[in-house]
Amino acid sequence: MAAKTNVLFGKKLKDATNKDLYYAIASIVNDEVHPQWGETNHTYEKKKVKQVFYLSMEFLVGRLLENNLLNCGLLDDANGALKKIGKDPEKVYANEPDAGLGNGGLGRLAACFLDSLASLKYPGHGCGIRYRYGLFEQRIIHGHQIELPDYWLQEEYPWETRKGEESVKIHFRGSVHMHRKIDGSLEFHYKNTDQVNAVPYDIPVVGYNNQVVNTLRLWSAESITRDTDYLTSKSSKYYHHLDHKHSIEQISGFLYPDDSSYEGKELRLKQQYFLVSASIQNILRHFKRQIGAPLSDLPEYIAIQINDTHPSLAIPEFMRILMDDENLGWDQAWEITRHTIAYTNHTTLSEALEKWPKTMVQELLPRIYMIIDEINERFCRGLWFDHPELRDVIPELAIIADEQVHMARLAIVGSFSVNGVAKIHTDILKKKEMKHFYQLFPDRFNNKTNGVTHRRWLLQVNPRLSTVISEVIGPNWICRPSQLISLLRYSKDASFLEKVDKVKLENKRSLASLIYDRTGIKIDEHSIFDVQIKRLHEYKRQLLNIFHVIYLYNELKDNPNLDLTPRTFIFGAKAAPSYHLAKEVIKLIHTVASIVNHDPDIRGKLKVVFLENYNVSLAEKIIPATDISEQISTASKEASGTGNMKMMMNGALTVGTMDGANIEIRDLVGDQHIFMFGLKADEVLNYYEHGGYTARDIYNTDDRVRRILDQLNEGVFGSQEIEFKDIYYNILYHNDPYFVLKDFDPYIETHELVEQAYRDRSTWMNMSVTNIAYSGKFSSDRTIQEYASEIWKINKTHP
Ligand code: 26V
Repeated sequence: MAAKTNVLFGKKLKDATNKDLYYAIASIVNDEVHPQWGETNHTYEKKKVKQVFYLSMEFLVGRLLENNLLNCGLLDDANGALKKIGKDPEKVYANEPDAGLGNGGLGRLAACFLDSLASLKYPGHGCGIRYRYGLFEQRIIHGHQIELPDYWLQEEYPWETRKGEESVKIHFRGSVHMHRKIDGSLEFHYKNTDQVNAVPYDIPVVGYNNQVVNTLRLWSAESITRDTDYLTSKSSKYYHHLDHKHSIEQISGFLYPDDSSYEGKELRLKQQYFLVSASIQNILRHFKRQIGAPLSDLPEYIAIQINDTHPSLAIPEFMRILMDDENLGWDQAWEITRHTIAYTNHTTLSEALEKWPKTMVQELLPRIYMIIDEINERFCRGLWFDHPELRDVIPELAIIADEQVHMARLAIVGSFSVNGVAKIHTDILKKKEMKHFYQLFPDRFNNKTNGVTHRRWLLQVNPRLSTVISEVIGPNWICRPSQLISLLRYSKDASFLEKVDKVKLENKRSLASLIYDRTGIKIDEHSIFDVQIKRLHEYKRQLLNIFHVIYLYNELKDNPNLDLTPRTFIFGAKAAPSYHLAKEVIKLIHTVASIVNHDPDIRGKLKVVFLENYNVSLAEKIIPATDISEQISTASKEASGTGNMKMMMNGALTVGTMDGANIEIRDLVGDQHIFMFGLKADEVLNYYEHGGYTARDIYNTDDRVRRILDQLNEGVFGSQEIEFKDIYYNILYHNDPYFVLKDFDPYIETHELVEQAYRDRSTWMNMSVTNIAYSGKFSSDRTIQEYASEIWKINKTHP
């Protein structure tokens, strides 16, 4: 390290700042990783192994230094060396910007998958966009969310390597010209296109303790014309040049926030095609140079997974290159494309389904539109002739319908695999959302329940717990997470439970001090840490949680002597900038916090904390200290959830609805080790279809509910009377679309059970350890094994 700081900064170790040390250690890691990276690539090339490419608009990787140190076996050395010179490792690692290139679950899943691919020695790589601005930084001012740009690349990012020589050209707009060749086939040429340079920046993905280093390739948009080119033209085109350059760089300018409802913005479509075209061109170049087999064999060497419909233009883009550049006929090109691409669906929320205006696609991507049109024609013709039973529903299945291109339909028709992300989610796809497609292509549909990398989300973020676990069952769980199940033998062992309990208390103490530093709020480390951290969305029902807080507050006001176990409610959530109701909920949480936290009648029994700018590195601090994991979405709405898994792994107990992966958690741990409540998915779907729920009836009959809603409406919780009227109206006049009132009573009752359980330490710790023991199933290693053997058909490499 001394040598590094000297070489990099010309400084003696004792004079190095935390930031200098961050760069020095990153450079040491790179020295270790880069040769292994070259070796891994060489092995893949030499053995011509089948590889998978994971195409995603988002990779929410967070910080990499500590993770890379851990995976290449240098973490203990680095921590030791830093401590020796009187430095706090945490403060050194905190100099890395959090790579926030994702919105939430979908993007973080992609990052976990990369870790598992490399750690299991699978040849699998990520393809994404190098956004200059990640998801916005959240500030709270007077309880309101304010968005600031997240310029994460301001300083040198030590993990990326620019590969200028591997750039590819992307074409937008222009016109398509057909020409008939002597053999009668058609040839296509494009004229007057706008050209953009896609430049790859590679980031190493380091496997755990195994010498494997895969690649995350992020594409950056650059202008083709050099800054000096315009000098040759007669009139000065300086400003035109700058303007043009700016508009091209905008393509990889920023990540779009996941909105409450989907909106077709042209720049977003450009981003999607940019990612897809660059990645597919790159994959084909790899195939021709390194594999060299006939194109018809391509599906034996390459699989492409598309993360939601966002990269679904991969299908027509693959067709375009195979036909226009490689001169294959339609049928052959289709055969190859359809057997290479697999699609993952991440949501059944109809308002989130991607559709693009037909004219927008036609103008921006004329050749791609022609191909989608042809795919659609052939698909609909097949339906008409071969499936007369489906003739009536063709408009619901057609890829182009009501002047729009329906991306999920394109993705299903053009792929060999369609998967959901938890059992119930896949069942809903099969039975409801995609039932006609399931009828047509039953073999394509399959489930792959999500997972999270236990190396980051247990081993790295909770070293204390990891040590205690390894003390009793040995360290093999690190590579075989299913072995955590051996902990069941200790789930009633008083001395082990006591150790786990002590670890939790230490973690809670650390979080309490972080909370104090950031908010000035003092919290009781012995209180129940009741945590809901996730994007703010109506369906995730942060509102139900804050109603519980208001209810408890009212109870304590009525009876200040109430025997209540102290609770700390912790929230972290970003709302999409244009999501009005979500922002109201953030304001409400702050308003409630400001009242509850300062009311002497409460005597510190309740505290409400909202931690601003929730992101990966904050999650890493909160999760190890969580007692209660709030997973309370309206049943049927949360495709899987992955925060539920991270918290379970760290010994938190779930308060949850029968939704997404919560159901699979319950199936494993059993009803006695989890707190489930509320409407079931079929009940919710039934209400949506047939009616029968009236929120006002609950308002009229339940005093607790009426009191809360009236407090919102009458301005008890807010200085201005109108502040929370929209929430009030949404519940009473739009009939509570997410069933907050309907689930209120069972939710309150469940939390009473939580309180009773918490008072009995040995029962609680037994529940906690049981959850940790069963959490091995939710390692993304298991998920990736399933993708590898059931979808991708790829093998592990043996170096
Ligand atoms: C939609 C949009 C639309 C506007 C532009 C930006 C944008 C970005 C993302 C999305 C879709 C988000 C879908 C999503 O994140 N689904 C979540 O996926 C997780 C991983 O499978 C899963 O655990 C969550 O339950 C699911 O909500």
